[in-house]
Amino acid sequence: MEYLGDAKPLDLSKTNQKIIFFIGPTGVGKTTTLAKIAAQLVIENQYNVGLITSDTYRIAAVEQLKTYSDILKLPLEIIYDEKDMFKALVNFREKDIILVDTAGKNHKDVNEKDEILNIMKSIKNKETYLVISGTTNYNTLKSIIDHYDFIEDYSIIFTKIDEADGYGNILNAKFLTKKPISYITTGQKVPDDIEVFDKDKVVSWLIGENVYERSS
Ligand SMILES: Nc1nc2c(ncn2[C@@H]2O[C@H](COP(=O)(O)OP(=O)(O)OP(=O)(O)O)[C@@H](O)[C@H]2O)c(=O)[nH]1
Ligand SMILES: [Mg+2]
Repeated sequence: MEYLGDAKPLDLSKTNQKIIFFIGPTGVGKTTTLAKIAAQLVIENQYNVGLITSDTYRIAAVEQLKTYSDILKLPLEIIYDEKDMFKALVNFREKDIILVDTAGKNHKDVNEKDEILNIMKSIKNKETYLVISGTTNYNTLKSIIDHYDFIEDYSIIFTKIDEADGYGNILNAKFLTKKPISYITTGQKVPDDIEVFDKDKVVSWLIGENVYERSS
């Protein structure tokens, strides 16, 4: 429990605007997780939320987030480069929370580093979630963590816990990164299948008292 540490969910104090980046390997659930968090913010109805996507890489990636933005009635800005990012931030200057989706890339692709850094640099009030699938094997986990070492400060979201056969990598990731874990996601349903990371629960899974079970 001590190793796992406390959760670091989104800080919802409205002291200043928050720009939240979702980064990570391909297909781990970045866009879906962003949509879950966006939907929960909309349900709470207290926050002025904007969405940005820099994923202009994969076919239909923009449409995927556009569909969520239409359903949630949240504005979406599509950005291709740093300049667009600034324009989007000017348009979103009144927003409390801006959620930024990025393209999933092969973590062995060295160019990805520059792409992400270009968009993120000079944004001061940013927070980053590194999204990792709970089904990742240990060696891949290590290589993902090494790759994203260039991000100074991030917290981790573990997705697809419902598909995982073990939970040791949650502890491994914490041990390797020393970064806080924010959320776990437990299925494809938006917005229900997301929980704030709960160290007690994960420890009980780890020592085999219990396993993740879908409640519905
Ligand atoms: N079982 C399960 N599936 C999930 C979870 N989160 C996301 N998915 C599914 O994973 C698939 C990929 O999700 P996306 O959100 O598109 O993943 P992504 O990281 O944005 O993918 P790229 O942008 O292509 O890198 C979809 O079928 C999602 O429904 C989860 O917690 N559990
Ligand atoms: Mg995506």
